[in-house]
Amino acid sequence: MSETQTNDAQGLSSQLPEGGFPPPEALAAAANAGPDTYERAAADRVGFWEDAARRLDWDQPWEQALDWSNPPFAKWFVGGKLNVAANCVDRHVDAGHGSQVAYHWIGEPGDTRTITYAQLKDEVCKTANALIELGVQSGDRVAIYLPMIPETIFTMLACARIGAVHMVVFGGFSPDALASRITDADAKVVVTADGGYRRGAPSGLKPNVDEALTKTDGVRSVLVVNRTGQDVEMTEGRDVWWSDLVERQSTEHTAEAFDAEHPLYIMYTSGTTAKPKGILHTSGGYLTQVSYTHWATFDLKPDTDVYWTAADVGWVTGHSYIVYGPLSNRATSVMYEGTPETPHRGRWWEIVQEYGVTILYTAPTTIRTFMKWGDDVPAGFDLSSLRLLGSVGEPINPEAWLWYHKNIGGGRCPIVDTWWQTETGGHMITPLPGVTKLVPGSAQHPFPGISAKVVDDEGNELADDSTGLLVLTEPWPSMLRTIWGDDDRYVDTYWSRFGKNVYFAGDGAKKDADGNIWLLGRVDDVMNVSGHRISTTEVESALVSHPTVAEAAVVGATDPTTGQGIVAFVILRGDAVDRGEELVKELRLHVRKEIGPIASPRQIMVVQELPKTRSGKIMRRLLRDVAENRELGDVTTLTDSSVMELISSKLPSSG
Ligand code: 6R9
Repeated sequence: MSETQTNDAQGLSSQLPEGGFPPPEALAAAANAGPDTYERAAADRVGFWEDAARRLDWDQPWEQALDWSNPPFAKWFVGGKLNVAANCVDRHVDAGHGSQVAYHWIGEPGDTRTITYAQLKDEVCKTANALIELGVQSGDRVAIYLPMIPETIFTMLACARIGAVHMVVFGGFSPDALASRITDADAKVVVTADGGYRRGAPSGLKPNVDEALTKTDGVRSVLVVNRTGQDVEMTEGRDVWWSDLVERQSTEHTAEAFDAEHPLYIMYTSGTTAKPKGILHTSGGYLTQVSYTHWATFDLKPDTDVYWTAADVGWVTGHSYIVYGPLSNRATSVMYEGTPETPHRGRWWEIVQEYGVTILYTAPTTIRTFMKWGDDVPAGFDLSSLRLLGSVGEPINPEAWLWYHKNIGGGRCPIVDTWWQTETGGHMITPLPGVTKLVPGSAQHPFPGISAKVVDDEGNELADDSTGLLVLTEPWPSMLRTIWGDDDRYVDTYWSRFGKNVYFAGDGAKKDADGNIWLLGRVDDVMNVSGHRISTTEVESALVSHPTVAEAAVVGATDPTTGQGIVAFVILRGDAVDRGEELVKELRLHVRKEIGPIASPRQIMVVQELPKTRSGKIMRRLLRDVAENRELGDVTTLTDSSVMELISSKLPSSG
């Protein structure tokens, strides 16, 4: 996929202005971050981040900006104290901006809520008081399993306000996935809703929580937001309605200052093993970087912009760029509950038109879906308010970039292609809209104050115009601090391949002759489906947990819409009968139930054997070749190369 991308860009080069699309003059003249930003950061990297930290309100200043004496365990702004929620809400109200809109929230069925900063403060304080009444204390973990509704944000900020650690689980995940995360984080309280709206129908959330709680102990309270009005069961003594508990709370709550390294949240992400990793983020450094990057990358002007990250809050993008970044910068944001095609395929563009959205941030998979639906859909709306576009989640192929630029951005809006990860907390490689000449398909340059390099297998930095692995060679403020409860895994996964000072990102990368960085996708066995990271092992474990399946191998095959599609190869147990389509359907449903709909394989093939190395490792690379209809790569390490012929012969010719 990666090679094609670079080639495509060259093929499309006739459409591109020499050296890339220059920043619009007016934007460059008034940009939050100009060329001097790179110079300042290069001259004094840590000092640059200290300046960024000074954009926040600190109750106690730090004594040391960075303690990297025990790598890879970083401490930023040592000795400093602040309250993250007060920085996102109270300080704007105190500065006289209480009546500014924080969120224009739009429900899928068409209901709306406008929430000002003053109202947000009241709601967050009420929610904080409610959590305290439920016995939540500083350091306790609170699981959040909610749809895209304002209460999700109230709860996250309420946790931050009282020093509790939130752990948001994407509403699309199954009861099993929820249970294992609750167990791993040892959450005491779950905040959920009766249901949420997706694709025009209410879906149940509370029943999933009930089922999850039969599989994990330790949760003593479940707080249930009234969203859809569905009938749900309430367990006496454990479950309480939001309307009963939160609504009667006081709007007064005094925010306490917490240490800069106080844990803020855990977000689970797939690794190479079946057990998801609980990525831990802390307070001062995290907020410093998400706030600064949001302001600089998106050129956010709080008095005039209407900002929209069209992503789920249950993804790190939602945490950093729907909640913490925008609020810390006093942005007015749009938040939309539902899917882009409900009730019609122009829904997003209708929202842009109605609210005068100026900045839109979304994922390539969605852009490719819009491309599939046709140019005439966005053409039916007035999108002239837009001035800047963003992309995140996977490499954006130049065709999609150019489509986005032309059909959504009217040819006038810069696109910032932002590379980062759950682990990095905030943007790491991205153009700056007032500075960078844009090259479609490349995330281009490390953000000021970030040190990213492309290295070979031994860790030697590569010259321009070569392909290798992406590494980060200096600590950064919003870096993950550890994997929850597993320091060893933290060191092993990220900081052992090239030593304890070098972060291994797990992405392949190429630096072109002009020094632009092109991201080439995961080099480990993590798939990226519609911007969601799913490990092959996780899906394999789910398949193998079905009574008919003996062995399974899963690969991510290039998919024109979702980035990658999940293709599974399964070997049936000896006593199982191959019931054809019926069995495939059953297996798909099984994976849905075990992990969630997002992990349901696009294709499942029943095979006799799987290609393995002599050490017993499945050669997914070869299966990927098969799944993508390519000629097979090197088969010399296979125990039995005839296996591949057998597998290929099973494939429908369409692939
Ligand atoms: C924010 C987010 C991280 C992985 C990352 C990479 C891919 C994200 C990208 C990109 C190319 C971009 N990725 N942004 N690849 N260009 N602009 O997506 O976090 O869910 O943890 O995924 O996503 O492979 O390693 P997360």
